[in-house]
Amino acid sequence: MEYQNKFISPGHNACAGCGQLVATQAVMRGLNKDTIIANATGCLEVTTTSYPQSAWGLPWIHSLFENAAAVASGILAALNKKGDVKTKVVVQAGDGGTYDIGFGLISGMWERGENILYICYDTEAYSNTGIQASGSTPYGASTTTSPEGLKSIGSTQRKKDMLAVALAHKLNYVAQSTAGFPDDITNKVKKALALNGPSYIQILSPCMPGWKINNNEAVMVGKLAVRTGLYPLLEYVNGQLSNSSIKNNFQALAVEEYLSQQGRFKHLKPEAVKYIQDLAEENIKRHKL
Ligand SMILES: Cc1ncc(C[n+]2csc(CCOP(=O)(O)OP(=O)(O)O)c2C)c(N)n1
Repeated sequence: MEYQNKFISPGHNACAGCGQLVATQAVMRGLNKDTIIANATGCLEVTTTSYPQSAWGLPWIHSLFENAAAVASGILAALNKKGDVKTKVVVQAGDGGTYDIGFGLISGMWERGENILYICYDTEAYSNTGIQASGSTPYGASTTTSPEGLKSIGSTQRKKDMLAVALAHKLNYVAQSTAGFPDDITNKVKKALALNGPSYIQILSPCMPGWKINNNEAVMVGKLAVRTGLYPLLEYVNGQLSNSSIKNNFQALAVEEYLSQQGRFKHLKPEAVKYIQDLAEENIKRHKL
Protein backbone atom coordinates (compact mmCIF):
# COMPACT_ATOMS: atom_id res chain seq x y z
CA MET A 1 0.00 0.00 0.00
CA GLU A 2 1.39 3.37 -1.07
CA TYR A 3 1.12 5.84 1.83
CA GLN A 4 2.97 8.67 0.12
CA ASN A 5 0.38 11.31 -0.70
CA LYS A 6 0.95 13.68 -3.59
CA PHE A 7 -2.53 15.21 -3.66
CA ILE A 8 -2.64 16.55 -0.07
CA SER A 9 0.62 17.69 1.46
CA PRO A 10 1.37 17.72 5.22
CA GLY A 11 1.90 21.51 5.33
CA HIS A 12 -1.71 22.33 6.25
CA ASN A 13 -2.73 23.75 9.64
CA ALA A 14 -5.42 21.33 10.79
CA CYS A 15 -5.13 20.11 14.40
CA ALA A 16 -2.41 17.47 14.83
CA GLY A 17 -4.13 14.11 14.47
CA CYS A 18 -7.34 15.58 12.95
CA GLY A 19 -9.75 12.79 11.98
CA GLN A 20 -10.94 14.73 8.94
CA LEU A 21 -7.39 14.95 7.58
CA VAL A 22 -6.82 11.23 8.19
CA ALA A 23 -9.94 10.64 6.09
CA THR A 24 -8.90 13.16 3.43
CA GLN A 25 -5.53 11.48 3.00
CA ALA A 26 -7.33 8.17 2.49
CA VAL A 27 -9.68 9.78 -0.05
CA MET A 28 -6.73 11.28 -1.95
CA ARG A 29 -5.11 7.84 -2.20
CA GLY A 30 -8.22 6.72 -4.10
CA LEU A 31 -8.05 9.51 -6.71
CA ASN A 32 -5.90 9.91 -9.78
CA LYS A 33 -4.43 13.09 -11.25
CA ASP A 34 -7.35 13.61 -13.65
CA THR A 35 -9.61 14.97 -10.93
CA ILE A 36 -11.06 18.38 -10.10
CA ILE A 37 -12.20 19.03 -6.53
CA ALA A 38 -14.92 21.50 -5.46
CA ASN A 39 -14.67 22.16 -1.71
CA ALA A 40 -17.34 23.69 0.50
CA THR A 41 -16.45 26.12 3.29
CA GLY A 42 -15.35 24.41 6.49
CA CYS A 43 -12.31 23.15 8.37
CA LEU A 44 -10.89 21.26 5.40
CA GLU A 45 -11.01 24.34 3.18
CA VAL A 46 -9.76 26.77 5.83
CA THR A 47 -6.88 24.66 7.12
CA THR A 48 -5.50 23.69 3.70
CA THR A 49 -5.56 27.01 1.89
CA SER A 50 -4.05 29.77 4.02
CA TYR A 51 -3.28 32.32 1.33
CA PRO A 52 -0.84 32.30 -0.44
CA GLN A 53 -0.30 28.62 0.26
CA SER A 54 -2.24 25.51 -0.67
CA ALA A 55 -1.84 21.93 0.47
CA TRP A 56 -3.60 20.58 -2.65
CA GLY A 57 -1.83 18.77 -5.45
CA LEU A 58 -4.94 18.63 -7.65
CA PRO A 59 -7.08 21.33 -9.31
CA TRP A 60 -9.19 22.57 -6.40
CA ILE A 61 -11.82 25.29 -6.08
CA HIS A 62 -13.66 26.89 -3.20
CA SER A 63 -16.51 29.32 -3.76
CA LEU A 64 -19.18 29.51 -1.04
CA PHE A 65 -20.33 27.31 1.82
CA GLU A 66 -23.61 26.24 0.24
CA ASN A 67 -22.79 25.88 -3.42
CA ALA A 68 -20.02 23.24 -3.76
CA ALA A 69 -22.47 20.85 -5.48
CA ALA A 70 -23.57 23.52 -7.97
CA VAL A 71 -19.95 24.47 -8.67
CA ALA A 72 -19.20 20.79 -9.34
CA SER A 73 -22.17 20.62 -11.73
CA GLY A 74 -20.77 23.62 -13.61
CA ILE A 75 -17.33 22.03 -13.84
CA LEU A 76 -18.87 18.83 -15.19
CA ALA A 77 -20.89 20.77 -17.76
CA ALA A 78 -17.69 22.51 -18.95
CA LEU A 79 -15.85 19.18 -19.18
CA ASN A 80 -18.73 17.68 -21.16
CA LYS A 81 -18.72 20.64 -23.52
CA LYS A 82 -15.01 20.08 -24.11
CA GLY A 83 -15.59 16.36 -24.71
CA ASP A 84 -13.48 15.45 -21.68
CA VAL A 85 -14.83 12.16 -20.35
CA LYS A 86 -11.66 11.27 -18.44
CA THR A 87 -11.59 13.93 -15.71
CA LYS A 88 -13.51 13.08 -12.53
CA VAL A 89 -15.34 15.69 -10.47
CA VAL A 90 -15.34 15.34 -6.68
CA VAL A 91 -17.07 17.46 -4.03
CA GLN A 92 -15.79 17.63 -0.46
CA ALA A 93 -17.79 19.16 2.39
CA GLY A 94 -18.42 18.91 6.11
CA ASP A 95 -21.69 17.78 7.66
CA GLY A 96 -22.91 21.37 8.11
CA GLY A 97 -22.40 21.99 4.39
CA THR A 98 -24.03 18.68 3.50
CA TYR A 99 -26.88 18.03 5.96
CA ASP A 100 -27.98 21.66 6.26
CA ILE A 101 -26.57 24.55 4.29
CA GLY A 102 -25.83 22.89 0.92
CA PHE A 103 -28.74 20.45 1.15
CA GLY A 104 -30.93 21.95 -1.60
CA LEU A 105 -28.14 22.22 -4.17
CA ILE A 106 -26.96 18.67 -3.41
CA SER A 107 -30.49 17.42 -4.04
CA GLY A 108 -30.53 19.22 -7.40
CA MET A 109 -27.17 17.71 -8.39
CA TRP A 110 -28.39 14.22 -7.45
CA GLU A 111 -31.72 14.76 -9.22
CA ARG A 112 -29.83 15.48 -12.45
CA GLY A 113 -27.97 12.15 -12.07
CA GLU A 114 -24.61 13.77 -12.71
CA ASN A 115 -21.41 11.77 -12.66
CA ILE A 116 -20.00 13.45 -9.52
CA LEU A 117 -18.60 11.88 -6.35
CA TYR A 118 -19.74 13.75 -3.22
CA ILE A 119 -17.77 13.19 -0.03
CA CYS A 120 -19.07 14.33 3.34
CA TYR A 121 -16.58 14.48 6.21
CA ASP A 122 -18.95 14.05 9.10
CA THR A 123 -17.60 15.70 12.26
CA GLU A 124 -21.15 15.80 13.66
CA ALA A 125 -21.01 19.59 14.19
CA TYR A 126 -19.96 22.88 12.58
CA SER A 127 -16.37 22.38 13.68
CA ASN A 128 -14.70 25.34 12.02
CA THR A 129 -16.82 27.99 13.67
CA GLY A 130 -16.66 26.52 17.16
CA ILE A 131 -18.72 23.30 17.35
CA GLN A 132 -22.30 24.42 16.77
CA ALA A 133 -24.87 21.61 16.38
CA SER A 134 -25.71 20.55 12.81
CA GLY A 135 -28.35 18.20 11.39
CA SER A 136 -25.79 15.47 11.91
CA THR A 137 -25.19 16.03 15.63
CA PRO A 138 -26.16 12.87 17.51
CA TYR A 139 -28.45 12.55 20.51
CA GLY A 140 -26.78 13.50 23.78
CA ALA A 141 -23.77 15.33 22.32
CA SER A 142 -22.81 18.59 24.01
CA THR A 143 -22.10 21.36 21.48
CA THR A 144 -21.88 25.13 21.88
CA THR A 145 -25.49 25.52 20.70
CA SER A 146 -26.73 22.42 22.58
CA PRO A 147 -24.61 22.58 25.74
CA GLU A 148 -25.08 20.04 28.50
CA GLY A 149 -26.17 21.47 31.83
CA LEU A 150 -28.32 20.94 34.90
CA LYS A 151 -31.45 20.71 32.78
CA SER A 152 -29.90 19.71 29.46
CA ILE A 153 -28.47 16.43 28.17
CA GLY A 154 -26.98 18.26 25.18
CA SER A 155 -28.54 17.67 21.76
CA THR A 156 -31.98 16.09 21.94
CA GLN A 157 -32.30 15.54 18.20
CA ARG A 158 -31.67 12.33 16.33
CA LYS A 159 -29.00 12.50 13.67
CA LYS A 160 -30.51 13.11 10.21
CA ASP A 161 -30.28 9.98 8.05
CA MET A 162 -28.34 11.41 5.08
CA LEU A 163 -27.61 7.95 3.70
CA ALA A 164 -31.37 7.38 3.36
CA VAL A 165 -31.70 10.79 1.69
CA ALA A 166 -28.96 9.83 -0.80
CA LEU A 167 -30.62 6.47 -1.44
CA ALA A 168 -33.95 8.19 -2.04
CA HIS A 169 -32.25 10.04 -4.93
CA LYS A 170 -31.41 6.62 -6.48
CA LEU A 171 -27.65 7.17 -6.61
CA ASN A 172 -25.53 4.43 -8.17
CA TYR A 173 -23.26 4.22 -5.16
CA VAL A 174 -23.81 5.21 -1.52
CA ALA A 175 -21.33 4.31 1.21
CA GLN A 176 -20.36 5.04 4.79
CA SER A 177 -16.97 4.72 6.46
CA THR A 178 -14.97 6.18 9.34
CA ALA A 179 -11.49 7.62 9.86
CA GLY A 180 -10.84 4.43 11.85
CA PHE A 181 -10.57 2.49 8.57
CA PRO A 182 -8.50 4.48 6.04
CA ASP A 183 -8.08 1.57 3.60
CA ASP A 184 -11.85 1.08 3.57
CA ILE A 185 -12.21 4.76 2.62
CA THR A 186 -9.68 4.48 -0.22
CA ASN A 187 -11.36 1.35 -1.59
CA LYS A 188 -14.78 3.00 -1.52
CA VAL A 189 -13.53 6.07 -3.37
CA LYS A 190 -11.98 3.87 -6.07
CA LYS A 191 -15.18 1.86 -6.36
CA ALA A 192 -17.43 4.92 -6.58
CA LEU A 193 -15.31 6.37 -9.39
CA ALA A 194 -15.11 3.07 -11.27
CA LEU A 195 -18.90 2.65 -11.20
CA ASN A 196 -19.62 6.02 -12.82
CA GLY A 197 -22.79 7.98 -12.10
CA PRO A 198 -23.70 9.97 -8.99
CA SER A 199 -22.22 8.71 -5.73
CA TYR A 200 -22.09 9.70 -2.07
CA ILE A 201 -19.58 8.65 0.58
CA GLN A 202 -20.02 9.78 4.17
CA ILE A 203 -17.06 9.46 6.50
CA LEU A 204 -17.24 9.84 10.28
CA SER A 205 -14.33 12.16 11.08
CA PRO A 206 -13.57 12.55 14.81
CA CYS A 207 -12.78 16.16 15.74
CA MET A 208 -10.45 16.76 18.71
CA PRO A 209 -11.89 20.02 20.03
CA GLY A 210 -15.47 19.10 19.13
CA TRP A 211 -15.50 15.62 20.58
CA LYS A 212 -13.04 16.47 23.38
CA ILE A 213 -10.65 13.67 22.56
CA ASN A 214 -6.84 13.62 22.54
CA ASN A 215 -4.70 14.16 19.44
CA ASN A 216 -3.87 10.48 19.12
CA GLU A 217 -7.44 9.19 19.48
CA ALA A 218 -9.27 10.00 16.21
CA VAL A 219 -8.56 6.63 14.59
CA MET A 220 -9.34 4.68 17.78
CA VAL A 221 -12.68 6.49 18.23
CA GLY A 222 -13.47 5.96 14.54
CA LYS A 223 -12.94 2.22 15.03
CA LEU A 224 -15.16 2.15 18.13
CA ALA A 225 -18.00 3.86 16.23
CA VAL A 226 -17.98 0.88 13.86
CA ARG A 227 -17.52 -1.81 16.50
CA THR A 228 -20.47 -0.58 18.60
CA GLY A 229 -22.74 -0.60 15.53
CA LEU A 230 -23.37 3.15 15.83
CA TYR A 231 -21.62 3.97 12.55
CA PRO A 232 -21.15 0.75 10.54
CA LEU A 233 -19.11 0.50 7.36
CA LEU A 234 -21.75 0.30 4.63
CA GLU A 235 -21.94 0.09 0.88
CA TYR A 236 -25.02 0.27 -1.35
CA VAL A 237 -24.73 -0.43 -5.07
CA ASN A 238 -27.79 0.59 -7.09
CA GLY A 239 -29.80 0.92 -3.89
CA GLN A 240 -28.98 -2.55 -2.54
CA LEU A 241 -26.90 -3.06 0.60
CA SER A 242 -23.93 -4.93 -0.85
CA ASN A 243 -21.43 -4.74 2.00
CA SER A 244 -21.71 -4.06 5.72
CA SER A 245 -19.41 -4.39 8.73
CA ILE A 246 -22.40 -5.97 10.50
CA LYS A 247 -22.33 -9.59 9.44
CA ASN A 248 -24.02 -12.60 11.05
CA ASN A 249 -21.22 -13.13 13.57
CA PHE A 250 -20.94 -9.43 14.50
CA GLN A 251 -20.22 -9.01 18.22
CA ALA A 252 -21.11 -5.42 19.07
CA LEU A 253 -19.28 -3.60 21.86
CA ALA A 254 -21.50 -1.67 24.30
CA VAL A 255 -21.95 1.97 23.24
CA GLU A 256 -20.35 3.08 26.55
CA GLU A 257 -17.00 1.97 25.06
CA TYR A 258 -17.43 4.67 22.41
CA LEU A 259 -19.19 7.36 24.46
CA SER A 260 -16.85 7.23 27.46
CA GLN A 261 -13.83 8.13 25.28
CA GLN A 262 -15.36 11.50 24.40
CA GLY A 263 -15.82 14.60 26.54
CA ARG A 264 -18.91 15.61 24.53
CA PHE A 265 -20.79 12.63 26.04
CA LYS A 266 -19.20 12.60 29.53
CA HIS A 267 -22.33 14.04 31.23
CA LEU A 268 -24.74 11.35 30.02
CA LYS A 269 -26.77 9.47 32.62
CA PRO A 270 -27.60 5.73 32.22
CA GLU A 271 -31.01 6.41 30.73
CA ALA A 272 -29.55 8.50 27.88
CA VAL A 273 -26.85 5.87 27.32
CA LYS A 274 -29.62 3.24 27.13
CA TYR A 275 -31.39 5.32 24.47
CA ILE A 276 -28.18 5.46 22.42
CA GLN A 277 -27.68 1.71 22.92
CA ASP A 278 -31.17 1.21 21.47
CA LEU A 279 -30.19 3.33 18.45
CA ALA A 280 -27.15 1.08 17.92
CA GLU A 281 -29.32 -2.08 18.20
CA GLU A 282 -31.76 -0.63 15.67
CA ASN A 283 -28.83 0.09 13.35
CA ILE A 284 -27.44 -3.41 13.76
CA LYS A 285 -30.79 -4.98 12.89
CA ARG A 286 -31.21 -2.73 9.89
CA HIS A 287 -27.76 -3.15 8.39
CA LYS A 288 -27.06 -6.81 8.97
CA LEU A 289 -25.83 -8.47 5.84
C1 LIG B 1 -23.70 30.71 4.22
C2 LIG B 1 -22.67 30.64 5.30
N1 LIG B 1 -23.08 30.41 6.58
C3 LIG B 1 -22.17 30.32 7.57
C4 LIG B 1 -20.83 30.47 7.32
C5 LIG B 1 -19.82 30.40 8.47
N2 LIG B 1 -19.12 29.12 8.49
C6 LIG B 1 -17.91 28.99 7.95
S1 LIG B 1 -17.23 27.46 8.20
C7 LIG B 1 -18.58 26.98 9.07
C8 LIG B 1 -18.63 25.62 9.70
C9 LIG B 1 -18.53 24.48 8.73
O1 LIG B 1 -19.05 23.30 9.28
P1 LIG B 1 -19.08 21.95 8.48
O2 LIG B 1 -19.71 22.13 7.14
O3 LIG B 1 -19.70 20.92 9.36
O4 LIG B 1 -17.55 21.63 8.23
P2 LIG B 1 -16.40 21.39 9.36
O5 LIG B 1 -15.83 22.73 9.68
O6 LIG B 1 -17.07 20.73 10.52
O7 LIG B 1 -15.44 20.50 8.68
C10 LIG B 1 -19.54 28.02 9.16
C11 LIG B 1 -20.83 27.94 9.89
C12 LIG B 1 -20.44 30.73 5.98
N3 LIG B 1 -19.15 30.85 5.65
N4 LIG B 1 -21.38 30.80 5.00
